Amino acid sequence: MQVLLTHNTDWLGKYRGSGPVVLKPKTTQEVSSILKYCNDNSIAVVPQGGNTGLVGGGVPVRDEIVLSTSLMQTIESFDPVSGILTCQAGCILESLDGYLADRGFCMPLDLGAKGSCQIGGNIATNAGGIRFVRYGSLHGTVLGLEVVLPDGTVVDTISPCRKDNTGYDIKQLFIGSEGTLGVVTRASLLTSSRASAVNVALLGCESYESVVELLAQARGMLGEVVSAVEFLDDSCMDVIQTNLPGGTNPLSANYPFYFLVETSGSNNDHDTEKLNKYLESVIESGVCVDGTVAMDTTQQKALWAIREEISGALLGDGYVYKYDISLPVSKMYDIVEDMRKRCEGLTVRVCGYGHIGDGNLHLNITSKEYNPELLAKIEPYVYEYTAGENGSVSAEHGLGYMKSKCIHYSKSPAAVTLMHQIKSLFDPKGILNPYKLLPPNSANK
Ligand code: FAD
Ligand code: 2HG
Ligand code: ZN
Repeated sequence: MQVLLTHNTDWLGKYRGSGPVVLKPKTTQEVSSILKYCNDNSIAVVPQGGNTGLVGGGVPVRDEIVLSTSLMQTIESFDPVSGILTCQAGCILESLDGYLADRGFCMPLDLGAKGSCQIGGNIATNAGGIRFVRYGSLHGTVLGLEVVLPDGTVVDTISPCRKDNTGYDIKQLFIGSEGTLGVVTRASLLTSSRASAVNVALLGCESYESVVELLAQARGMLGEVVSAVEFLDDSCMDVIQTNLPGGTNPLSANYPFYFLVETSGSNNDHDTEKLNKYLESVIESGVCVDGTVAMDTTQQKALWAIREEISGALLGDGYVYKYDISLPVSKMYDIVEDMRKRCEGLTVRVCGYGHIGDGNLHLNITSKEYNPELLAKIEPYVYEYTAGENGSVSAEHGLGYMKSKCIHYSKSPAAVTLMHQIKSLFDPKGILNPYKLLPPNSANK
């Protein structure tokens, strides 16, 4: 029963379905047989990877059965000349990166949930993460997919080649489709050479304007060696210090904002010289008021842990209202300050952090327990605000169940209609991950 409960409950503990069965196929053929049976018998199915999704997309809403890819963990091939890796969908992201590390390569994707999330789930959510600024989207690095359609048909676009312009690029439709069009069973990805020289610095600053200036100067002065640029505010540092045992701020004092910058390259002297010049410049101009540079990989991991453990630490406050939005970088923090005022007296904290190099804000609001009055202050205001800025109401986590009725804030009616038509074409009976991504209509009941 505990196993069933785990597969029915999402990472946040916010969504819980009552799926009576969890199936764990090992092969594409088994996935195909399961889907064909479910389609023939009109049984709804939720594809599930590592169940680390943050929008309730990977768990049942009602009594859908769970199709878990957790036993599909075979790495099939790796070509060290092209850097192309082919594997099953259930491979854990961190395991793939470990496999590649032994061969001098790395995954083009990294995120805090790497120890549990699976490459199939990453592809299904088009996950962004902390290396997006360097390697770009999975739309560029996924070279081919094998996908099983709801009727059991296997569509194989796996390729050992980088370039392929033969017809419509069908795999792209499945990247970010959140398990609503097909089940990803295998993938081929373009990996990158692993950097031999890595530097990580955490800087403290007094204002969000300084964070933006740190970013601009990092782009200008560090250029091609930048591999990550992230920011967090004082409330994030506080949640790390308050809710995590041993969570500390490595700087000499607390500051309103922090900027984390990483360089990755192949020549340590070159990269260190660049980083030092950058640090001298931002300290001299007063943009940065304090900072630390990691001296070894242990210290690098410790600095990264501050950023990556914010999501987990926030759960310690009680209930979390989580928003993942794209906004123009220069005004990205306005909504955090706005929310502090709007929600005054109702929250434990309102904090902002995220992938500043990609214009992706993670706005998180916490309260001791779920409070409908607080939710009404946040939604739909946060979505309307984002739409008003021509931003995206889901920058990287997807729409899932949480935002299945919010797509119109970021997509036109014509685009949503086309999406419904695509859904009907791939899944005419609507058995695959119902209630997710799209609002209900005749094609998605
Ligand atoms: P699941 O949670 O199991 O599923 C997610 C969605 O994909 C569901 O809709 C599911 O139906 C579908 N799905 C899963 N597997 C398949 C498959 N094989 N075929 C078809 N559909 C499938 N996201 C980011 O973008 N950037 C981040 O930096 C980031 N950091 C995170 C940090 C933490 C601590 C946590 C908990 C989550 C984070 N996430 C982040 C959110 C999440 O999207 C990613 O963790 C990950 O991409 C989800 O992979 P998963 O295997 O856990 O998928
Ligand atoms: C991150 O960047 C993840 O840490 C999670 O995307 C963000 O929990 C969040 O809000
Ligand atoms: Zn993120």
